[in-house]
Parts: sequence; C-alpha cells; structure tokens
Amino acid sequence: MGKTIAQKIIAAHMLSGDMTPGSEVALRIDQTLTQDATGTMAYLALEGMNIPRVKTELSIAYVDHNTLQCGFENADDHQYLQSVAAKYGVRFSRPGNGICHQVHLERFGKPGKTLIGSDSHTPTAGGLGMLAFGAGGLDVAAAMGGGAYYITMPKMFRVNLTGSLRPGVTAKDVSLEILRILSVKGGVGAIIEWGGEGIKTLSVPERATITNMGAELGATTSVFPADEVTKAFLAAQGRADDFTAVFADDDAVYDRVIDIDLSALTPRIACPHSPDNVKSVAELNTIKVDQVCIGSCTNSSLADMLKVAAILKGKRIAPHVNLSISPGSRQVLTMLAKCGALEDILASGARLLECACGPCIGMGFSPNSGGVSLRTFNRNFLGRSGTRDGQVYLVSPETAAASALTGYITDPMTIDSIPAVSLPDQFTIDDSGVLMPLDEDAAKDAVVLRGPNIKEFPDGKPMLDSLEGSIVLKVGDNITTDHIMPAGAKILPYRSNIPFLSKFCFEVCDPAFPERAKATSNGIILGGENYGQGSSREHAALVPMYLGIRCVIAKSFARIHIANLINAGILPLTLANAEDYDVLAQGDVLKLDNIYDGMENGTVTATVGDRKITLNCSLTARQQKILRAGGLLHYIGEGGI
Ligand code: MIC
Ligand code: SF4
Repeated sequence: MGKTIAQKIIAAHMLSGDMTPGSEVALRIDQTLTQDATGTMAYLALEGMNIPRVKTELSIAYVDHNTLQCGFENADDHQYLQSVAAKYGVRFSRPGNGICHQVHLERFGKPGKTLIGSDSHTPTAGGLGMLAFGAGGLDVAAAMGGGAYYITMPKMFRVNLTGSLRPGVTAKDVSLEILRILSVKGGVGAIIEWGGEGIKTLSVPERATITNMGAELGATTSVFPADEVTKAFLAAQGRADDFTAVFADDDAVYDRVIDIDLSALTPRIACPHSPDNVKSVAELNTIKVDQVCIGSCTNSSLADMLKVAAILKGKRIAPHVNLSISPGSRQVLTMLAKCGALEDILASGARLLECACGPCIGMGFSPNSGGVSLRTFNRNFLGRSGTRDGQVYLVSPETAAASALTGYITDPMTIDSIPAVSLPDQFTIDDSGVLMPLDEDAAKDAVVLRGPNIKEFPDGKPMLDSLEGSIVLKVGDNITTDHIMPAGAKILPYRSNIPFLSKFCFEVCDPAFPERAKATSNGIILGGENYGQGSSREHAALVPMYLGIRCVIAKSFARIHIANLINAGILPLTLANAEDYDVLAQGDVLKLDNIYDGMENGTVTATVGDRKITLNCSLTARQQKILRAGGLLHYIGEGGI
C-alpha cells in the first residue's frame, strides 16, 4: 500500500511506536523554532536540563511577538533569549527581522524534514513540504535537548484542488472555505495533505497561507508536496540545495477526501468571533469598516504585499478607515521598498508597522470601541484584538485592500484592476538579522542575562492516587487558550512571570476565577468540546497549575493543549457520557479514587454526592509517568527524556 507524504516523513523519523492511527509515535526532530512569548519558558526549561548544547540540526529563537517594549520587561526578555541562544547553540533572529513563520519559510525550512515550534502556526512550513508541528515550550525544549517529540498517530485527510483561482480569489479564501467545511474542530486528530492538479497554480507562500490556517482546524499539521514550484522558490531564496522532492504515492490511502474546485471559489470572510464562522464577502457588503490590518504569519509575504500595493496604487483609503501594514519579514520590507511598492502603500494613507505579529496578538492597533476590524490574520477570538467588543473579521489581503478604499466590506472581484503578481527569480537575501551562536569553547564561559522579569519555572506536583476537589469554573465549547490565558500588550510582557500572569487567567470568562481557584485546594475546571483550541501557549496550563488546578474535565480537548496540561502535571479527563456535562455544576465537589489504576485502564470514576460519573482517561504509559512525576520537567529530571 502506498504512503501519504506525512506517513513517509514520519517513517523516516520514527524512533519508536507504530503508525496505526491512535498509537503514540516518537519522532526525531530535525529543527526547532521558538518565539519570544513562549520562548522564555522553553529556554528556562532547557537550562534546567543540564545539556550544554542543543542537539538538533538547526534551532532558532525568533523575537516577533513582544516587540512593543513599553517598559523594561520585553527588552529584558530579548536579552535573556539572545544570551541563552548564544550559549546553547541556537540562532537568534533579532526583533524586527520578521515573524517566525515567514522568516522560517524564506530562510530555513527544508522539504522532508521535521520541525517543532513553540507556536501553533509552525505548520506554515508545511507549505514547503516539511512536517511541522506546533508544540508547548517544554516539548520544544525536550527536542532541543535531543529528546523525541511524541504525537498520537493521526488519520490522513486529503484535500484535492482542481482548477485555478480567479482574479480576486486567493489562498486565504481556500483556507476559509476549508474552515467552513470542517469547522474549528474538524481537523482534530488528522494531518491534512493538499494535492491535485490545482496545487501547481499555487506558489509556496500561498501554500503556506493554507497550511498556516490548518492550525485553526485543530489539525495535527498540514502539508503540501515539495515539487517544481517548491524547487523554484528555494532557488529564488538562494537555497536550491535545500530542495528534495516530497510527494504522496499514487495509491496512498486517505481516511477522508475533500474536493475543492478553485475556479468556483469566491472571496470568503470569517465573522466574529470564530475562524469557522465563514460567509461569502459579497453577502456583507453593507458593513462599514473602521479598521483594516494587513500582515501576520498568514498573509505577510512579498506577493501578498505587492498585490495590496497594486490595489492601493494611486488611490486614497476612505477617511474613516485606519489601515495598518506589517510586512512579514525584513526581506519583504526591503523588497517592497526597492521596487517602489512601499511608496504606493504609504501614499494611500496606510500606517506602516514593524515586521512582527503586532495587532494579531493585540500588540497595538486595537480597534475602537465596538469597531469593525478587517484583518488578514488567522484568529478573531473574542477580545484577542485588545478591544473587548471589537468586531474582528478575517479576510484575504485583496478583500482587505479593496475594503480599505471603499470603507465598506468589499468583494475584490467587483473592483476593476486586480493585478497579477509573480514572485521574483531572486529574493533579496540578507541574513544579518539572524545572529549565529557562540562556538562551543566560548559558550562555556558565556553568561546568560536574566533581568528581574524572568521568574522561576513553576513547580508541578506529583499526581496522587486520589483527589478531592471542586469545580472552580464551568465553561462551554471551543474555549481557546486566549480565554484561558489572554495575551495583548498589557499582559504579554509577563510571559516569564507566572505569578503576575495568574491575575488575568480566564479574565474574559470570569474575572473572579483566579482568586476563587487560589482559595480552593485541588481545583477542577469543567469544559465542553475542543477545550484549549488555538495557541500553543503552555501558560494556559502552567498558570492554572500555579493557581492550584489539578484536573480538567472536558467533552474533548485540543491536541497541543492536552499535551501542555500533561506536561504541567494537570490530569486531563473526558466525560464518557457528554450528558454528564449538564449534570455537573460549578461548586460541585468531586472525589476521584484509584487514579493510578484508572490511568492504566482508561477510566476514572468521579463521585459527586451519591452519583458516579465515568471519565475517560486516555494516556500513554509515558504520559502517566509524567503526571505521576509532577510534570515533564520532573520526569526528565528523573531520567525520562
Ligand atoms: C497566537 O497566535 O495565538 C500566538 C500568540 O502566536 C500563540 C503563541 C503564544 O501564545 O505565544 C500560538 O499561536 O501558539
Ligand atoms: Fe504571530 Fe499572529 Fe502568527 Fe501568532 S498568529 S505567530 S501572533 S502573527
């Protein structure tokens, strides 16, 4: 039987396990990336592992999230990251060099290799034919230390593309269409492979827009073949030698096949407050727009920006609209400046922001109260923009630019001049924004700079055999890590300071949660479906752990979050009967007995008054050991890597 792309890359990197869906596989990891908001925790963990130097082929620390520097905190974190990277053999991408996923695609990703990154959009590199996973910082630290990365062997989905996109329709619309079809939990437990004749018409950055938003589907990862298009992209980046052809066998078997005819697609828009709340742009053309933001790791490539520049050229944006542009990398910005496109953008009235995540994570440019914000980003969760009642819509760069001009949501298919943009034969290459680490000798004496914002890694407690605790919070379906541990300019600078962060845990759902959790011993959280979707931030596990949460019970969990809970020593359980969700209430006291047996046998029984509730506990032997040790760091400390 033939193999899929993912099965081939997994087979070539498998250290143990078997490839039956549902079994655990241990993978050798070739490359790692971190970003600053999750990186500080990852490197604190690495320092605790007593490994002098990383063991991967390439590890890189990007600074792209926390670049506002409204006080000493972010700057201290940057210094810490730069010094720890230099010492441990990690390259350092300086603030301003660009968004991790965009820079990685341009300069470092390699077809056929494995990559894990402490950011949920790491699958962006799947656009190059790389098998790339988002992971918690602790898992990334373990991989840097030479440890395996463990995944549950996913099912294989295939999306067949036919035809080609019409002018005004883009890769972003393909991403939004698949979200409409599958929803934010439709990709859970699956790897999504993209194929069919239609992919030949998509450039690498377009493919990367699609694999990037596979994260919003909850997919384990997404991947395209590495073909002639990939080869040309790598050659244009001066990296022809990095190319290897990667493709699925013709007789590869998929669990589900979805067909999309690119020629039939029209511009799509995700409405507030979920990326799968997808409609057609044309339906919403009476909505007035206050703000338009173009950029983020989904849509900040040179081609995206050139198309925007061409739409804006010689025109002015509507007076009531604020337009921001954040090119994805210094390479993109330099090339825009050189060819004059930047001038066209600026002349239209746009505001130029740094090559960083910026407004995507609430780092500036929050909308006005109740404001309508059109963004080329990938997430529009409630409050994420920094404005609690902001109405955030997700669109393509073409829709964004067309709407900025008219001041209303505008279907770009209705404007006359949609330019055709082709990628250059040669990109401008300047890697001076990436600092090489010290050599091994110099590294021995190098000092890691630790400002007062860097606090200790919080300590997990071993899971006991029985637990009595109360439900401190009951929440609904699709709770995101942005609900659990919000980001934004006010809070993000404290990502290395768990005690401070803890004051904001679940702020959007229930501001009294932190105090209540602290006052309860053995707190339990009750969630619905897809609990913990979205970001890879392990703070969404570490902070509840710090507040005394020992167990989360949900109808189902998102992949990265459940791994983060286990790594933090929090027991994740799923309701065997979903109806029990309605029976349980905030404040109920639950008694869990024989947890160790339950972990082994797959079910734990909770007693609430005189009622018994069956909870599924699907943990591998390794995960059980991690929980019994009190989290991944303790497990590694006991020789478990
Ligand atoms: C996000 O898009 O939510 C983030 C910010 O990039 C996160 C990482 C983080 O929370 O630091 C992610 O996607 O993993
Ligand atoms: Fe940055 Fe936004 Fe991409 Fe997250 S989704 S990495 S915040 S640009």
